[in-house]
Amino acid sequence: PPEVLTLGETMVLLCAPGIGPLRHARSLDVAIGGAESNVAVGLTRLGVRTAWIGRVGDDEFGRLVRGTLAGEGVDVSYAVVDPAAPTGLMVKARRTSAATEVNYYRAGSAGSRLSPDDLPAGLADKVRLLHLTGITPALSESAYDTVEAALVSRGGAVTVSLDLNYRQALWPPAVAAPVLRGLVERCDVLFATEAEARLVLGDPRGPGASPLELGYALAALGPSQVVVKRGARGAVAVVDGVAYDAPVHQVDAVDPVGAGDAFAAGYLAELLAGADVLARLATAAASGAFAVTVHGDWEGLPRRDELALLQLLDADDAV
Ligand code: KDG
Repeated sequence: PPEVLTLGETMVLLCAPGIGPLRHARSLDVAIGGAESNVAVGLTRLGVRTAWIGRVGDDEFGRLVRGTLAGEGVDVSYAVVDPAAPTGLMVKARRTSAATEVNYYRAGSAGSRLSPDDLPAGLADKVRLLHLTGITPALSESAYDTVEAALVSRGGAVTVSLDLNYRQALWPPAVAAPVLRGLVERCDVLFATEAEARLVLGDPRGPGASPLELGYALAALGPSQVVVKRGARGAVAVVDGVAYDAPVHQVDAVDPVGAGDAFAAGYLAELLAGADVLARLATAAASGAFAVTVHGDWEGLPRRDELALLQLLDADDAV
């Protein structure tokens, strides 16, 4: 049985191999991406048994999504094939070497038709951890209901982690804020960027609030573990009222998309392994660093035996 259950939409990801306006690309690379399945792959590579639930179309792209995740060792046996809608698409282009642009073609997609019936009875209370994101409730009414149903059906011993993952292409801040806040109040482990923290908190502290202040304010809403992610500047955590700092790795970042998912996977894998907070943050930071060095949302995610490789690179830098 899986230790971790996650649910959401995974899309086919079309990516221009070069730099420049998309209309000049003569070919597109075909891959897949989805915040929750990215985390599932990250956890699997770190040795955690993980299942992903989502809908894909009865099409070649849907077969690509399921086949790729299965190939990575993620349990997709609960995933649903929906013959009534196509698999969603995401198109990624680099307008400059540093500016990644993402466009969705996912309105009405199979993934957005996720429904509470897709949750097998007696699954969400058998796992050790349920991982949710703020993307799923933005997809549709039924997808939102599915997140709610998962939260209701989880057993008392199941830890809930939430990555806020605010996507402005999916919903405006005023609509997202109360929904995300409602999820924050019911999760145990929360991942947020500083901007997402301000969105949920209504920014009462003004733009000058420190990441740690934001972390404490989020923790006051309920979660016993809050991580505020700061991209290349690292992360801070508030766990059971105590503040921690994550290490920062210097790497050549080529694609920031998926860094947050990698970070969450690293943190959660160590949490499940019983590691202390600093070890959770260390693996989270390393995992994020690995992810940004590779094009693609999840392909660069590290296996456990690769984590030391990064430390070695850091040491080389220091010499
Ligand atoms: O976190 C990365 C994800 O955002 C990406 O893989 C696609 O799930 C995705 C989304 O909805 O943006």
